[in-house]
Amino acid sequence: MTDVNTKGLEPPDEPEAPTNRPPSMERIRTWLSRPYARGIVILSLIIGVLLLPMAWIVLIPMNVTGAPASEIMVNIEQTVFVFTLVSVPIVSFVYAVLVYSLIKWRGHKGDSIPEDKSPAIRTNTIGVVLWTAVSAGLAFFLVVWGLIELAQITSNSYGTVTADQQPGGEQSIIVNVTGQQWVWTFEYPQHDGVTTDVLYLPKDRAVYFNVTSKDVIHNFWLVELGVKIDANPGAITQTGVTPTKVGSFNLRCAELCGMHHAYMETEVEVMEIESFTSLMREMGGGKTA
Ligand SMILES: [Cu+2]
Repeated sequence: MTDVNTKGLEPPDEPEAPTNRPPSMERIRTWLSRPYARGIVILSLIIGVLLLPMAWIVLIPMNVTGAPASEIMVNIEQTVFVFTLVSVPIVSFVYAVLVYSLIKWRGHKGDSIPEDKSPAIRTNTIGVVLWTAVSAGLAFFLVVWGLIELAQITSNSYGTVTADQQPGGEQSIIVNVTGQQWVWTFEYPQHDGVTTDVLYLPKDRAVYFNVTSKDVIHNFWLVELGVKIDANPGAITQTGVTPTKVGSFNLRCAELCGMHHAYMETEVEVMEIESFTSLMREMGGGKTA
């Protein structure tokens, strides 16, 4: 073998034979005693502590218009919180390497390209195993958490309600939602087809939405209730929610749908079932189902 053939292929330092290797803990200690390693670990911890509050801060914009008004929204906020928390150690480490490199390994005018003298990371078994295990563990956790939350959100939309609250059940509420440039209208088929331009919903009842559009694609987004689904012309999309809080909430169009898209929003009024039924009656809709 000549020098030319092996250049760049062989690691600069041959790994030592396993028998000569000091025990793992010793090697970690030796590694940590290097100034750059210590610097990066300390920086990671500092940045981590500074970033930790992000898990709470990230929820603030989600709560600008009010706290969650359904179990679905509670699940969504939990997921955002946990995902932010889990990403903190990774983000901290990446930023620590970046900041350390910028400060300590800054180039100066007239410097030539440094020779690569340090051993390649692929020869450092502990480093490779740790990095792979930690990132695989975190990714696996996120997948499992995501799947569990997704199942819970789906069941909160439809499944956990009692039989008479299932779609078509006596206790369930059906609302036919129609989007058009640039308003929403709501029809209550169980109440003689009463039609409104404010979305009235009863608290603690499963509500099912049949969503469609008269013109272009819109998106039916109940902000505090955590419901979001496309409104497509010529098709009906279905979703559901059980509101858990009485109050006034927001419905916004979440799909760019033309000039006045930004103004395509309306009120959602969640009220006790008695008030809901009497309101429907006032508007001319006797309960037919
Ligand atoms: Cu729209």
